Amino acid sequence: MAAYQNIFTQVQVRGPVEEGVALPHGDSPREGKPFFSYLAGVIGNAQIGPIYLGWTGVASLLCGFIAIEIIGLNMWASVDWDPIQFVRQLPWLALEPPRPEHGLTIMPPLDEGGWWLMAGFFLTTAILLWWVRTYRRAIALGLGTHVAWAFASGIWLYLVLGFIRPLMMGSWSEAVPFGIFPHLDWTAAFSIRYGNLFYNPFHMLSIAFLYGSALLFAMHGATILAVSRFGGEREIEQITDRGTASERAALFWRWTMGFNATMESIHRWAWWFAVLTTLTGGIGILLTGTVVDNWYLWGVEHGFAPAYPETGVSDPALANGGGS
Ligand code: 07D
Ligand code: 07D
Repeated sequence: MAAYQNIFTQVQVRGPVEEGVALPHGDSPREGKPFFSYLAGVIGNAQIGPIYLGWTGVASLLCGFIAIEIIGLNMWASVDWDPIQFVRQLPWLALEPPRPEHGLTIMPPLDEGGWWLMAGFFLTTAILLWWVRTYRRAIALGLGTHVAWAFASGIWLYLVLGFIRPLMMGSWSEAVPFGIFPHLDWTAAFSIRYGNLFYNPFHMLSIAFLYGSALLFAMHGATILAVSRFGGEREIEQITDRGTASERAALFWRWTMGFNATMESIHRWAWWFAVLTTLTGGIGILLTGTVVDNWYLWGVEHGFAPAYPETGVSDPALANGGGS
């Protein structure tokens, strides 16, 4: 049955246009005339729209647009409004946060971080409004709010990086710049400044959950595809029935590893691994510079980083090549 060995979607779901369930009283109507797209059908459902915008959706898109506009125009100004250079240098252009001398000033001069603060404000408002949207749409559909709380975990790391930790350190200059490579330079510099983030146990946890998320997703995706010849992706009666796709999927793991997840628990595993990546990550960043100034020295102190006495370097931070 070669068709079932294919990892690409074989069947396009294409019924009559589905308008969706009725919305609760007081909600705005959904927007847009639904249509079908072959390409969308290759990776998911072929029907596009209608979409629910509502006031949080509109306000979020508006704030996101303003943020991107501020960031983009500042980047363009930094290449003297040359459109060619803007496109060529885009990955390296930046909108930097205020310099340290401005501390936590709310309104530094616009070209000395003022624009960064404004862009940050609008981007954060856009993200928080999008969060409200995921929460409210889940409630409107009678769902649990798991997606919203998972998203909140990502927002936690974002807020720690750009808002909560800079507040605790007393300076916006601690925050991340806007820009594709500049934010990577910031990430590398942050690790060096605080004595190598690899020795931060919360960075370790975050990496374990990140790698674990990839592994779990691969295992789960592969398992469900492997039982799709028994209707495994249909997820209705096979959840309880014997001899079904679900039972075979479980048995495969019991026979290969001695233990198997259940149809419910695998999704809880996935949710927790993903959520814990940014939850532990945010804790790790929040502790950096506030509680621990040098993770390598902290590692030496706690017996899991070597002090390298044989190098003759008395300061282990130097042996490690950086940090204060
Ligand atoms: C695939 C879902 C779709 C989302 C996408 C991202 C923008 C930004 C804005 C030019 C998986 C859309 C991107 C809207 C454009 C301007 C101003 C999600 C998927 C496709 N990073 N990071 C990237 C962000 C941080 C790090 C890429 C955002 C921290 C490293 C992209 C944030 C640190 C690497 C990006 C953020 C960090 C990246 C691809 C916010 C530590 C890479 C992202 C809001 C966590 C990779 C050139 C992706 C890369 C990369 C966006 C924060 C480290 C531009 C929006 C400060 C080491 N980051 N990042 O696919 O190729 O995510 O960089 O916090 O190697 Mg980053
Ligand atoms: C950024 C959550 C916020 C994003 C939100 C999305 C939009 C766009 C628009 C779609 C990603 C908003 C979206 C605005 C929407 C459209 C159009 C999640 C984010 C809300 N590290 N490291 C991590 C590894 C090193 C460093 C985490 C590996 C070095 C710093 C992760 C390695 C140095 C920070 C991780 C490695 C260093 C991290 C991020 C290896 C650099 C962080 C998890 C193999 C030289 C962050 C505690 C995540 C963190 C982080 C992995 C190496 C620095 C597990 C595998 C030693 C400063 N690193 N890292 O999900 O939490 O991010 O640390 O070397 O801040 Mg690291």
